[in-house]
Amino acid sequence: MPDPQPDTCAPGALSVAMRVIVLGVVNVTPDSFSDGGLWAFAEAAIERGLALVGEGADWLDIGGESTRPGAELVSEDEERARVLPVFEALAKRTEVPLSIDTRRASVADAALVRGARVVNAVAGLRDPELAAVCAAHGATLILNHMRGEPATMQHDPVYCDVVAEVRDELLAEALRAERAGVARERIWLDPGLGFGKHPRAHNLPLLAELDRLVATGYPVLIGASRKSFIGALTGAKAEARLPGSLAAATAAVLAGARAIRAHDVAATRQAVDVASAIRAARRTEEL
Ligand code: PMM
Repeated sequence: MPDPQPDTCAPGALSVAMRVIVLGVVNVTPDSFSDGGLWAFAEAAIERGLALVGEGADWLDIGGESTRPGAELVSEDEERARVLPVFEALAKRTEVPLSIDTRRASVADAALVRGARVVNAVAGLRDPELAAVCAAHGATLILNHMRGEPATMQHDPVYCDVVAEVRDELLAEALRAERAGVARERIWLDPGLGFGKHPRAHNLPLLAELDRLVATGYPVLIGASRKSFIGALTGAKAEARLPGSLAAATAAVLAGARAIRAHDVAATRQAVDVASAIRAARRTEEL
């Protein structure tokens, strides 16, 4: 019998695993598919954010424009009016990093001025100024993969090798971001489940082969919470998709995802902590 490996037998060895970040979702949108407008007003969004921190959120992801399939885009003025008061208030009332979920550089800039530290570029770098804004503020940049536009992106998206195409497109954007001055260690990649992806043909391989994106060396974030592909697989409505969301989060963490975007933070926190402890217990892997 081989000698036990000292590092895996030492008391507390499992605690060396790096904590997987849980981003709590604060949608300041009346039409968000999952919150149904419940948190549409700034006051309610602020309370929602504080409650998610109490549930164990490491970051809060705040957005004022729904990107659900088929959603109408909102004007810049409307987006600013929705989110900026929420940043102003939450930056004073919580220590956790705040991210702005937007496709606009101008909105990202205004949120960063008001205390945001992360830009969740939900449409990638389509706004050519977005990376420069992040660089100027020293902000962390999440590059989300979106094929097409929210209004039409679910109309028959086509890929040959979805995992390779999403990875290569994200890597090209990461390079653009670095050229614009964003530090490499501040760039995260997100394959954008549901953003121009067929529920089964595209989202499932992206999760099943997530290790191919993790292998790029950039930290990977996954947003599966309450998404319609879980409904397509199970028949569950948005508000009843927590079990499926936890299954997807668990799969992502086991594949090496470093952050999970979630509406149900307490439950996700527990699933993510158990999954990351299981991953850390692998004996053969350098984490
Ligand atoms: N999903 C939504 C919005 N923003 N951002 C990232 N980086 N990844 C996602 O998967 C993502 C996102 C849509 O979900 P919501 O309407 O419930 O916020």
